[in-house]
Parts: sequence; structure tokens; C-alpha cells
Amino acid sequence: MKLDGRTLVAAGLAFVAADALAADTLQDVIKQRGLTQQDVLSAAKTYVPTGKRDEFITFSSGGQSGSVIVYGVPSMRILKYIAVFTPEPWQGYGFDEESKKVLKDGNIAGREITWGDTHHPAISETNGAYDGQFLFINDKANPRIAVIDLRDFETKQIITNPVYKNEHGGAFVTPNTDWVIEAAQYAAPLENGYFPLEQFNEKYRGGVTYWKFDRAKGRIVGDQSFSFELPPYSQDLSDAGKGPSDGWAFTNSFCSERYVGGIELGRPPFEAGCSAKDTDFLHVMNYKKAAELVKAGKAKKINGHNVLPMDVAVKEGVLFLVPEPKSPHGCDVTPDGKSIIVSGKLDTHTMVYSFEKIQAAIKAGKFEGKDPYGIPIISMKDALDKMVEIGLGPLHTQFDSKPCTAYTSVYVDSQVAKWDYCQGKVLDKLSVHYNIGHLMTMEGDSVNPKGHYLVALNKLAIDRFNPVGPLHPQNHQLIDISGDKMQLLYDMPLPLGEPHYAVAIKADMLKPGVRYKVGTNSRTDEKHPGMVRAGEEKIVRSPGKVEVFGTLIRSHITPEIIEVEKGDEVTINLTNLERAEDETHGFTISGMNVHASVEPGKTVSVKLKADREGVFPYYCTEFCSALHLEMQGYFLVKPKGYKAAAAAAQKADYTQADYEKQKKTCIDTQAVIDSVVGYITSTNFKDFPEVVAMVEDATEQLKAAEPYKAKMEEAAKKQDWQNATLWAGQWWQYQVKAADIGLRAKTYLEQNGAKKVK
Ligand code: K7E
Ligand code: CUA
Repeated sequence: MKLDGRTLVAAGLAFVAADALAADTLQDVIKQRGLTQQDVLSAAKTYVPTGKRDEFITFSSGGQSGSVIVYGVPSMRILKYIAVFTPEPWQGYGFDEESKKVLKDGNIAGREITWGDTHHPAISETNGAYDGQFLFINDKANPRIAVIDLRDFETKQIITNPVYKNEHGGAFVTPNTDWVIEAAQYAAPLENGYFPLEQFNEKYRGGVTYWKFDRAKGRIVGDQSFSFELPPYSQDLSDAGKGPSDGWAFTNSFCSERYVGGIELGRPPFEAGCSAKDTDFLHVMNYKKAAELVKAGKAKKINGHNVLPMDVAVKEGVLFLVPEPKSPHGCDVTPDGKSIIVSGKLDTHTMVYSFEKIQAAIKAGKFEGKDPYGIPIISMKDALDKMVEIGLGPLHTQFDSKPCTAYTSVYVDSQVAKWDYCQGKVLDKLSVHYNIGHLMTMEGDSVNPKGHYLVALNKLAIDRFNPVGPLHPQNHQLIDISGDKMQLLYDMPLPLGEPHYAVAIKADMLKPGVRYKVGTNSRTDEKHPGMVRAGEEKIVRSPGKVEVFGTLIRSHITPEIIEVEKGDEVTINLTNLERAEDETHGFTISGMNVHASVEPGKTVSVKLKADREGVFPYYCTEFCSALHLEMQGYFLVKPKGYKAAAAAAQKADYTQADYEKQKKTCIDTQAVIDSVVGYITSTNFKDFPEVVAMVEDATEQLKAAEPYKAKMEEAAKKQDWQNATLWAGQWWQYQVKAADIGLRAKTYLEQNGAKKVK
């Protein structure tokens, strides 16, 4: 290369730039990266140092991905995707038999539905406060609710709504999680069948379902659940009352015009017809009394489901309407349970309704009239406490730890408005980027919001991130709400769907386990019939069927060879025998579209038909140990009636010297283990549950090594140097694992201030 002046200058610049990046004072970094004081402050407020953890955990809907996204606040680091309505290969969800069964319960009229449009997650509550035990989420596209157990962050149940064709206003829980609320959206006949749109007013219906939740079982009980039959008003979001309003729930609506569109018939389109009136209706329901009516046999069965007819609900005084501002998209009960906040997205106002006033009107029988279905309407004036001008397109509201303080998202203005709902005045506004939908404060829809942070769930990101093609990520913006003025801290791209709503809980309220009881079917929480312990592995054959009962432990799969005949139905049950934290094994057979994620203690099964002769390697899909690549096996499908010709066994040459060398390695390793054990037992290690678990794991590994040591000695006695050397190697495998755990335990003790006791 010819060096001219320009090249030299360029090389010089490159040198200066590289040098500059090595700057190590804060001032240098600020200068070089062009940061402001505010940027640095924001960074310091959100940065979670390596090894440290977040204060809050967020569960965000994953939108069209059909999953839930878990991330920390304030770091905004993604921690997990929980597979819910959509198959997810890493977790084996939809690829093993146990999770397939959960997904299958979400089939609609026998059709497999392999995606979902998740909108609203809800954390289980005790006395209106988040308890961190369960998470619920709905699927708007297909009327379904899922139950996730927060002990293992796995989806345990999907239940389909028998009377809706779609839904939106779920999942919202009542203060003790007795009920999970799910409201329909686009009206349709509750029966399954055809009715022309001309019969919309008579045959089409909305509704709100109250799913009975059995907390001890951790499952929704379908036949104890019921729905209110409601007018075809496009019910939208719901919220349960609390405190003084406990036992009541509220659901708004947005097309009480009951317009059916039909632009192709020359009629104005849906969006015009559905926003013609100045008001829609807030539905006010006494669900506790309704549940008693259902118990007393006042419901009728539609598609096998309890439905409380409108005329019964009206007669029994459990259903009322209140006019609300045009096309609302939020319905939020204040932490004290005294008010219900509704915003009209085609209005600039947010309404604060008083529960007390609503009750007074009901008691006095003071109604302004009835809707076409005979439901009494309480006048807006009689129900309203305050009306506050917030901005253009107000949507959802969340609450602060400070009294009377609320935050409302303002869609058209792309702003968050902070306001006082007792005084009825706006306190602050902050621009967000762009077109905010929901917003979320920490535990912001519980009885005791934690304040501190707010996340704006923005619909559009436009220019905020590096371009990645026409489909942009969504933008979650973290906002500091601890002071009088809101401060924008961080932009987080979310590239997995449109997350509508999110909920955040104090991290220390969650107590997830790190392992299962050995042999657990994690989807039922019961003992898996396919579980076996070490040494009990077997292959059971019957005509046309092969069932494998196997185990996984670093670094082998037992059995290592599975031979079947073409046409066999094969079930492979695998139990992960590990007790160590984070020692997950995966399992797949090449070309068979099966995959399992087998966390410590779990038993998983995969099923396949051996419809193709051939040789199919199987292996562990998690890099679980130094010998992970060797965690392999062969699935052999032989032709029907195949007879093996006699063949010489594989042979390799091993000498006594090979054996002695391997054995010496084992003895040296044992010396290392003994010294580590000496150190651990000289401390107060029993005060550290993490270390106790590691010691148990190491002890188990060493115990598992013993039979191999015996086999080694037996082979050596027979001068079978090949097997003696290989068994010595196997003994060593277990020693290495024990040593590895022991060293981790030692480091942990040193770093966490263990004391010498002997
Ligand atoms: Cu998109 Cu709650 Cu479904 Cu508002 S929802 S934004
Ligand atoms: Cu187990 Cu890799």
C-alpha cells in the first residue's frame, strides 16, 4: 500500500479516537460521548451494577407474540419471556407433551390456536395488595385467559370463554383474587351460530365474565364461573372495586350506538357510526350478589356456561349504567376504592365518578331513564365527583404512593399528565415518544402503589432507535416520578409484539423456586408417571409402542441408545436428576420436531412416531458442562423385522499405563475436593442456604461416583485396561462436578463474609 498524506492523517485520527475511548474519568466520558448532566444523572438512576438486582419486576403483555415479557425496573433488563398462548421452543412449550396439553385446552371448537393477542396482565392480590403468587393474562383475539404460577413462571392453565367470540377487558382480579374479570369486546351472539347483522340489537350481546379462581389449586374453575349478559355495547376495560366498593366492578364501553358498519353497503364506516353519540356507558355491577343469584339457580346455561340474563340482573338490582365521555379506553378504581376514573379518548376530559354517589342514586332509585334493554341509567351529574381537562385523547390512569396523585396517558398529545383527583387539577405534563397507550406505576393499580417509577407503553417508536426496517420496535419509557416534576430516564425497545399493559411488583415479593421436587410434571404440579430415579432407567416395549424412562445428569442421557422399529409410537420420559441451581438440560432428536427444557427435578415427555427408517442423533441442547457436547445418544429406527448380523464389538487399545494415569488424576482431584470440603466445613456455611444446597449437590455427585469407582477396580482386577480406564474416567467426571460446585461454594462463602467456626 502506498502511503500518502491522507492515509497518514486518517491513520492518525484513528489513533487519536482509539486513545480517546480509553479515557477513564467521568468528565472525559461525558465529553467524548456528548452527554449532558441530565443524561449522566439518568444513567446513574437506572444503572444496576453487575451482580446487583432490580428493585421491581415488570410483567408486560407480549402483544401479538402471545407471551409475557418480564423485565427489571429501573434497569429495564429483560429477564424472561413466559410462553403463554404461543409455542416457544427454548422452554419446550408446545414441543413437549405436558405443555401441549395446556395449549390444547385453548383450542376453540376443536381448532388449534397457536397464537394470542395478549393485552392485560394481572398479579394476584390479597386484600387488594399484590401478593406475587399468580399472574393472569388475556387473549383478545381468541377469548381466553391464562394462569401463570409465579413459583416457576410457567403457564399452568388456559381456559377458553364458551360464550364470547373475542374479549378485551381482562384480566383484572378482585381484591382477594376470588374472581378474574374478563369482558367481551366486539358483540356477537353468545350462542354459537349464525344471526344476520340486521338482528344485531336482538341477538348480539356483550358480557362480563367472572372466572372463579381456586387459589389452593392455582386454577380457574370453569363450572363455578359465570357471565353477565350485557347489551351489544362493545365492553372495554374493567376494574374491580376495593375497600368501600369491594363486591362491585366496573366496565366501560365504546360503541353504545350499536352501529354495525357496512361501508360496502353505502353506509358510513364503523369509526363514524361508533362515535356518533357524546357519551357511552359505564357498566356498574354487583358481582358478589350476582354470584349468589347464580348459586341460587337464576342463571341460564349457554354453551354449558352460567349466564345471568339482563332482565334478571335488572330485577335483582345488580346492574346499572352511567353515561361516560365518548369512546373511553380506561376504567380505573382509585387505591382507596372511593372513585372510578374514566377517560374518553375522543374527549379532553377525565371523569372522576364517586362510588358513594352512585350508591346513593341506586338506593334512592334515582335514574334518568332506562336503556333499550331496561337497564337503569344513573345520570352523569348524579354519579360524577369531578371532571378534569387533561389533554387530547386521555386513556388509562395509574396511581402514585402520594395521596390523590394520578397519572393519565394522553394518546393524541403523546404525553403523561400528572394530576390531583381530589382537587381536580393538573400538576405536571411530560412528553413521551410517541402515542402512549397504557402507563404503569409500581404496584400502581393495587391498594398501596409504591411510586418511584412510571413506565410509558408507547405505541410508536418512529425515530428513537437504530432503524431495523419498516416494522419498528415498541418503546417503553422509564420515568422518574419521585419528585414534583416527572423526569424521563430511559428508552427501552421491545421487539416482540405490542405490549398493551404491564404490571410491576416489588422484587422481594416474588419467591420463585430454583428446582422442582424430583419427578414433577411442572404443568400439573403433580408427580409425573414417567419419572425414574438413577439406576431405574428402562425401555418398555409392547406391540407398536416403545416407552422410554430416562434420566439426565451432567453429562449423560440415560439411555444412550434407543432402538425402535419403523412404525413404533415412541414416548420418551426424561427426568433431570440435578439438584444444582441453573443446571437445566435440553433434549431433542434431530429431524423429529421435539424439544424439551428439563430444569432440575422436572420430568418431561416427548412423543413421536418413528415413521422413517434411519439414524437420528439426540443430544442435550443446553451447554450444561464441559462435556455437554458428549451429552448425546442415538435414536435408531430399523426396518420392521430387521435381524442384526453378528458383528465384532468396537475395540480400542488401552494399556495399564493409560489406566494408572487416569487413576492418578482421580486421586489428585480427590485431594482438591478434600481441601475444599475442609474449608467449607470449617465455616458457618449452614447459615447460607445457597451454600447448603451446593453442598448437598456436591455430596450427591460424589455418591453417584462410587459405583463407577467400584466398576473400575473390578475391571482392573481382570486386567481389562480398556474398561478400567473408561470407568476411571467416569468416576473423574463426577469428581470434577463435585469440585466445581465446591469451589463455587467456597467463593460464595468468602464473598459473603462467612466466619470460621473451627
Ligand atoms: Cu391497547 Cu388496554 Cu387492550 Cu389500551 S388496551 S392502549
Ligand atoms: Cu446437558 Cu448439555
